[in-house]
Amino acid sequence: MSDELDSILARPMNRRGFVYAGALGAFLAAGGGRLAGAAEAAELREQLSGTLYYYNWADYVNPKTYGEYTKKTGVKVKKDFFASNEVLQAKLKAGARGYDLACPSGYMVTVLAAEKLLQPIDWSKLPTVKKNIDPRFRSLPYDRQNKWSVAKDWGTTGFMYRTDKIRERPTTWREFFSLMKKYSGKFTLLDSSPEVIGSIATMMGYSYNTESRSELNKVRDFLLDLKDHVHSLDSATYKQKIASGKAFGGLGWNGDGIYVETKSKGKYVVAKEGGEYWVDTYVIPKGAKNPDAAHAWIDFVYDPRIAALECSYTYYGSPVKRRQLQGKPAKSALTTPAVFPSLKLVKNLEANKVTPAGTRMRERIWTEFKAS
Ligand code: N2P
Repeated sequence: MSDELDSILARPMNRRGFVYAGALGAFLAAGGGRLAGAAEAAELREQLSGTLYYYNWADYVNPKTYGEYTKKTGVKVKKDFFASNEVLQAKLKAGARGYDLACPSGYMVTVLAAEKLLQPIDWSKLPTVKKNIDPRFRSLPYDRQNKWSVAKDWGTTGFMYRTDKIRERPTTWREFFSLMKKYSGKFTLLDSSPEVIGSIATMMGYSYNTESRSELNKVRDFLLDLKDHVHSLDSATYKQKIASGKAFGGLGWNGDGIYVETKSKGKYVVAKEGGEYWVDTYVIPKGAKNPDAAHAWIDFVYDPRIAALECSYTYYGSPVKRRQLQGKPAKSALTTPAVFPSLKLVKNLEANKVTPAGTRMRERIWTEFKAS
């Protein structure tokens, strides 16, 4: 299983720079996985203070987790949100300093590390992670040495719709996008170029990661033609819009789709043509003033009780070992296939592997689309 998921994330080209040793594996083999004792935990609390500046996707943390973390560590959390990996990248690149923790997707870890915008992870501060992480989520192709990132959540990009608002039961991107036109003004798109462009490319039979100019031109034309029909470009509050009936559906992530299924009559779909499989991560941006608090957060959420709290709220797959989570997430999160998609389903998907040049092409199309 591990190898197969691994190959979905692996970049076919430009593997230069990846080292396959797996620093965490070596660390564990050397007996580094020992638990912090009570004395160590107390010492940790003493070392921690101040505020954790956390830069994240919207609504990607159970509100209860913040309080529990502050209670345990004494560290307050200040939150800021981004709509896409590219916005996060632009912000850090423009010199934003002072974020202690951020959550890019895997492909963006490689980019941010190459741009020297990250601080290395100090695994000696992550005893709970070392104990509980499912080995499938370490040494992944975007960060083979586990130097820059720790897995946060994983999932899929597909679409969702209200089964009580439309009669159709779409299963493909082709059907989804034609419904956007039929129910003009009733479907949302993520405010994020890779997911929207990649999904249209997938519908057209191209790779999610295509960098072919002629293929991307066709995607662009299709996208521009959709413009007048879009309810809104929204990565942050679209699930609420759909669950409340303001919109009938949207392109989005599985966790948000399951939210819509849970709060209303809705359905989340991984399109038949394919789509995106992603792993999001924790990273510590360069210039972080409180990296200790960031490490403490990461270690804290790898406690199976907290991981379960997260999973039952965000409806995303957790990188904590499944047997540690067993029985803990509320109700059906563990057995809902859309929360922990099967390997069979994931194998039909692609991870984002666009190069910086591919990102520039996508961002140009996106800017034109937004301005049109
Ligand atoms: C949660 C965002 C999930 C990010 N609102 C998908 N990569």
